[in-house]
Amino acid sequence: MKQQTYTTNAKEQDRAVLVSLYTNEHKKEEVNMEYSLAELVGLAETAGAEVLDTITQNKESKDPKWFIGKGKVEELKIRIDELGGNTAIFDQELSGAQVRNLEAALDVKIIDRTQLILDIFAQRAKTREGIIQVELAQLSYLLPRLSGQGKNLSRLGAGIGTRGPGETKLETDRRHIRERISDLKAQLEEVVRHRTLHRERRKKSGIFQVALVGYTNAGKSTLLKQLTQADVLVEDQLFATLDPTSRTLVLPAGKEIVITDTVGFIQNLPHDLVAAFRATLEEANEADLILHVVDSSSDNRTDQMRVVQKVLGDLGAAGKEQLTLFNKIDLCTPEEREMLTSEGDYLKISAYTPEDLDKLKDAIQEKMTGDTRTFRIPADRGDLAAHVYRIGEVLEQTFDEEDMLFEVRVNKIDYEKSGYILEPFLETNTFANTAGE
Ligand SMILES: Nc1nc2c(ncn2[C@@H]2O[C@H](COP(=O)(O)OP(=O)(O)OP(=O)(O)O)[C@@H](O)[C@H]2O)c(=O)[nH]1
Ligand SMILES: [Mg+2]
Repeated sequence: MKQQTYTTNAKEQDRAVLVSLYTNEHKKEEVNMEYSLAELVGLAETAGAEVLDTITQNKESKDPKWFIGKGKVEELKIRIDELGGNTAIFDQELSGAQVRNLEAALDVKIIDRTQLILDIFAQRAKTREGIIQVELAQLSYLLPRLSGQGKNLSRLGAGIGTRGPGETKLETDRRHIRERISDLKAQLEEVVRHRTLHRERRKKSGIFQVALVGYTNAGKSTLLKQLTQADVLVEDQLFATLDPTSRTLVLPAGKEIVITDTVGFIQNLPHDLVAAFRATLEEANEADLILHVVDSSSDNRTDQMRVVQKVLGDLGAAGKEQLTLFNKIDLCTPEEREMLTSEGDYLKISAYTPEDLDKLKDAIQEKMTGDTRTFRIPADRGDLAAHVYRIGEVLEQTFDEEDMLFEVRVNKIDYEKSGYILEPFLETNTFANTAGE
């Protein structure tokens, strides 16, 4: 069967007023609503809509019937009429009933954040896998919201006469969607099986695998392109990349690795989407090293990093070896650069600076082989010297007055197993967190 996706802006351009509701729940979770709304503007524009205005409301909790307050609905109606809008886009997810009520009251198309993201994905999906995943996510989103026509049908009365051979339109629709969903799931399983096989073959071949992961628009594809001359789409747009692309990269010492570009993350990533895109996101899970690409020039950098770690956690990839790449430092002031920091290892780079790319390659190499450390051990501590040989490969041994100096390529696992006995004797660690500055 032919794949299909549903885009919301078919012919007429959407002229939209954007609406955001700030509730106590958001306050409690310290959600940056202002930024979220700014991001919604970006999403709406990416989807091809013209943004006429944005409206916000502070309210204890959402209205079950209208989502925003009834008075706000009236205000919104006036604003839309004034500006000649034909669409209202909400920054949060709406229930089916809320969409219907708002549609009836405002007489414009109602779209929520999830739908908007799904729409962008539908426009972007190119490969079979991508298209299946988007359609699956769209239908999963649609199914519980289909009760729409149920309103009209309920006038016929429930129970007798509404079931059986005279199956209602709604029930037929639901059944069709359910069937389509299971069909898509079966197709996706097939794709996943292929992908897994392919990945396992790569794994068996012992090739080190690196995944570029990060918030949308951070520069993941740019890095892949700059590192490998891959012909991938780089755009100053949200969700430019949908399908993972893998390329071979040769490291300075001659070793080949595989590096994979992945779909970007975003806050409030629709759950249906994460579920549907699991196959694609698995790439991150299978990698030996995750390069977490961060847009250092974004004011919302810290929140974005948190979102990425959360999604990685949800995918079960939280414990993976990571290297944070503070990208786009060319757009930062020296003070801003100074402030960039993260818990684990990191580099500050610009994807367009060749020297930074060299540093990145060196860093990947370091991560592959373990980092090189120098230990200073007193000459009378033969027991410790023996330990040195247990935690990795000794590259060089020299003497410095009463001490022995060991340069060791440390194997992380062995080092941890040794209980950090050598930690007090550590002189230098070559994995400098300041590289790239
Ligand atoms: N100034 C500057 N711009 C950069 C840098 N890296 C990437 N960009 C720009 O940032 C924009 C987004 O880059 P992409 O590589 O498409 O970002 P992405 O992370 O792949 O984004 P999605 O695929 O949408 O998730 C493009 O306009 C790039 O040219 C950098 O180091 N400095
Ligand atoms: Mg990309």
